[in-house]
Amino acid sequence: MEKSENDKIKRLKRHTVDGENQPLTTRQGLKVNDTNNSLKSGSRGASLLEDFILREKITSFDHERIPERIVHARGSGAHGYFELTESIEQFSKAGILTDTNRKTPVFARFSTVAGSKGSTDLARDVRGFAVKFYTQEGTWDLVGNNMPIFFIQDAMKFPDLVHSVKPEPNKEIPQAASAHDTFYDFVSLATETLHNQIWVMSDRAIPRSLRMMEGFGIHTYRLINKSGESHFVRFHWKPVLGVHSVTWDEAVKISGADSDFHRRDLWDAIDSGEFPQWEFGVQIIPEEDEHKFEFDLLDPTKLIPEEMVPVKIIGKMTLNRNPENFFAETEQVAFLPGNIVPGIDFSNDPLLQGRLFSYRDTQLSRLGSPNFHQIPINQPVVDAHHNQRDGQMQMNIPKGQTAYFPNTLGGGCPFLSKISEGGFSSYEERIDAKKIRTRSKSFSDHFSQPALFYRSLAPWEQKHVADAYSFELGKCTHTHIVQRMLWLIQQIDEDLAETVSANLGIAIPESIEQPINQAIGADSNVEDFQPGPKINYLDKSAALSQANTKFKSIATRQIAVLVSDGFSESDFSDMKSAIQKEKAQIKLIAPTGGTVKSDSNKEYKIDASITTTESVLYDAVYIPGGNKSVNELIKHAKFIKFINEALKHCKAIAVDNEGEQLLDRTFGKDFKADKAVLINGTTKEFIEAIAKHRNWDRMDKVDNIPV
Ligand code: HDE
Repeated sequence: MEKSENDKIKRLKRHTVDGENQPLTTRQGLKVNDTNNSLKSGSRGASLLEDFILREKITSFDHERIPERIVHARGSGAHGYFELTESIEQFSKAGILTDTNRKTPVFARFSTVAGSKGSTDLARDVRGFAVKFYTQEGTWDLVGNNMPIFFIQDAMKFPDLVHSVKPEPNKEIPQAASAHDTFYDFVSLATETLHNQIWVMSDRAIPRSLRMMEGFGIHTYRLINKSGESHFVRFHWKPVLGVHSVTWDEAVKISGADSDFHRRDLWDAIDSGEFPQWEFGVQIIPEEDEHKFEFDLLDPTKLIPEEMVPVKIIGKMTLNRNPENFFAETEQVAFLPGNIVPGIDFSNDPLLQGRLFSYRDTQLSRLGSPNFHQIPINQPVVDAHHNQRDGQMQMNIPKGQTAYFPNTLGGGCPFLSKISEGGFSSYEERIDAKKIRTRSKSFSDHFSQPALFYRSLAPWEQKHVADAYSFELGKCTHTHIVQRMLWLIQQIDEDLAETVSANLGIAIPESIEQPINQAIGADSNVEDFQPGPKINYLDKSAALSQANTKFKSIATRQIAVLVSDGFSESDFSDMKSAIQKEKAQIKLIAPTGGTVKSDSNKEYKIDASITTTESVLYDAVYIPGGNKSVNELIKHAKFIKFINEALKHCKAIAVDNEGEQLLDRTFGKDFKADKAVLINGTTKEFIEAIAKHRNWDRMDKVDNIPV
């Protein structure tokens, strides 16, 4: 797509300021002659209040920060476009869901939830997956996560959830981590959280890349067609590169080696023309099937297994442009689940209903004014005309005498639109109910879906879940909280609970004090609100396991090539061309920075010296032959560690000719029969091993590698 064809880019350009070849000025446009020295009474005297240039510069600086988002503070964003591949006209009248000729501009922002703006990308956490569609009928925001369910069922509990996971208020510890007492105190008392909680214990919470995770709208929404008929819908994003994660050991180390790992990866991929893509899918449920499921469609802690309602792929999103300016775009973008367009509507999911209020409200404190829609990144691509007026930072100059409706003085403008002309009207849902503050009993199954999720995982994924629980609960200092958690995990899966209990050295209690579920009101009958028994309405759901994702491509993967002077040109050039053909990236790592020469005296620029990089930042390792090179590499303990770590993290390793001597100095010597450790193998075999992401068959054997 030509950039100039993109409506949003055209509009953003109007606001883009470029200082290239321009004189430095004050905010008033006054050319500046000296921005290094303040005005003083003598070269060693006090500064003068008169110095308006100093005052302007410092005052601007003093006010550079705005409040960070209370949740999802750390995020990365990118521009792109959405294309519809199949119209769902029979279900929705939304232009974006019916017009296959459109390319709708989007801005997507991915985020961690709990950490502050400067926290590590690799925290064990849910990831936000928010997409702003700048449609011809107004802006639609689909503000979702990378997991298909949420922790709680009612908006009323959101502040409690967030307060429990955020750093503890007395000591402001820990940063960007759920592994602490207050979180598990809350989780163990509000058992509706257990489903999302077990997802957070899985590899989904430590993605390899933002480009390799799924996205979910989570809530049930409605689609409304031209005849005004409604269907329930859940929205899905499926990454073209498949769903892949790192191990916890890598996550911990990446946090130290490059805490911007995900942000950098997204930026670099787009910058190098490897545009991230996701397929867009819908699960559509007819109104008459609303009560056909063993769970309530309005309960956001439940997913709809794809075996019960398949995901129909109807479109694709491509992110093809990095922001010009992080603050102006990624930081100031304001997502509002309440931004919808005709053809899409809300359900009564009580979590969604609360969100409709919260996001607008939070922008007022974050961005400071109801005019936040006028910030370029938040402007729709269609013109907005309304009677909302004034407020801080009004950027427009609304013409005319009237700012009310109806009017005659303004010719009745801006005027109303009929529904047939695109005017929005809410779905006319029939309601006959008591006003009541309660939780629907149909929301009380808290164990069946965590159990379905756990059953659906591959053995290596299940082990990671057990390890994660053991780590997180091991960080809790109150035994009663850990015991309560162990008892609850036992309700999900007995073997899992036993493994975690053994790792912690804390026994699973026979019973725990009632009530288990305290997420109810003081006058509610406690017994009525206990979680129902675990039921098995589906043994396994294939879509829940990463073992069933795509393993075809190695595009954008980072392949570390360990070299020193004298490495084999022929080994290297064969591998390089094979890897680059598959659109993966070769990164040369040598004992020092600068350049390195092959055995045919060809000079190459080094991407990183071994002292500045770490094994965990790469997807696979290759060691070409060449006596001189290998003999040098062997002298450096960090190369040995580098390979041992790649081995431990179940990555593909290939060595050619003398490269084997380096492998022999590592634990790799015991893994020569491993299908992803290739000695003088073919480039094809290596590429296939990388595409598999990891060789998990190795997992148990590498546990004892001490790195
Ligand atoms: Fe959010 N959430 N949330 N949330 N959320 C915010 O809005 C809130 C929930 C999600 O990249 C805040 O602009 C409430 C579910 C994402 O800018 C805030 C409730 C889901 C982002 C807020 C929820 C999300 C946010 C903080 C329970 C997945 C980042 C700053 C009723 C479907 C968007 C802001 C971005 C951000 C409130 C629950 C996803 C405070 C009250 C469920 C991806 O308004």
